[in-house]
Amino acid sequence: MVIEFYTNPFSPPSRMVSMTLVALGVEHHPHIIDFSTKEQKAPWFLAINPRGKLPAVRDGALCLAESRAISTYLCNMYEKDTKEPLYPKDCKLRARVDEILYVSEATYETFVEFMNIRGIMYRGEASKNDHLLPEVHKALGLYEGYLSKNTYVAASHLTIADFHMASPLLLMSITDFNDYGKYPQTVEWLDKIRSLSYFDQCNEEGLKLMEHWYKAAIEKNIAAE
Ligand SMILES: N[C@@H](CCC(=O)N[C@@H](CS)C(=O)NCC(=O)O)C(=O)O
Repeated sequence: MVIEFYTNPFSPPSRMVSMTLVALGVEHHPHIIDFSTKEQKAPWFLAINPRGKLPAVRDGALCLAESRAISTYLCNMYEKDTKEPLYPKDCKLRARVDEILYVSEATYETFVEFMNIRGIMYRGEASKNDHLLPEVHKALGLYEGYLSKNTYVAASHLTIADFHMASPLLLMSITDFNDYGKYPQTVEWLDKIRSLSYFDQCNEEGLKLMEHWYKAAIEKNIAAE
């Protein structure tokens, strides 16, 4: 069975599902959904994800959205027996992965708000929300706390929690924020994620597009002020 994968390189959660698909070696067929024509709100796509958002997958009769739910499903369904599973079978270890997957949603929002992506995209605003810096440091402290206990965020090996926790930090890397002095383990961990053999395949194009869009949108909004 080939999985139909509805995605767009711009979409950070879609890229994390892409990492899960590739890491598991699951055969899939990507469909690039065109945000510029609002294809994600077209009736045919709303039948797949009623929220009209990416990513989504179709696996036979199952249509599924929400990146973290997709990653856990893919592991439940397709991960082979291995000593270091991306989604551990051990209940306690799995509970830790689940916890951090939920945390990653909040962390993602913290960084999206700090970068003011919605303000820049929809309201013509021209700068980050620097008043949210304390929230950014609080979030970075969380990463450093996890990584002071384990080599990876949830376990001593790579799990899907690492993919979804990496996503917000990758987004931050396109800004001029560089105050990582208090978070050396987080920096080292992110380098490890970036050096995964499939990282570029899943992220390079999207991160470049995102960086180009973010910087150009700020310039354009400054010029219009
Ligand atoms: N919590 C969702 C977030 C999905 C989401 O917000 N996707 C964005 C792209 S990153 C989207 O499709 N936006 C288009 C829209 O809302 O119309 C997930 O992790 O899958």
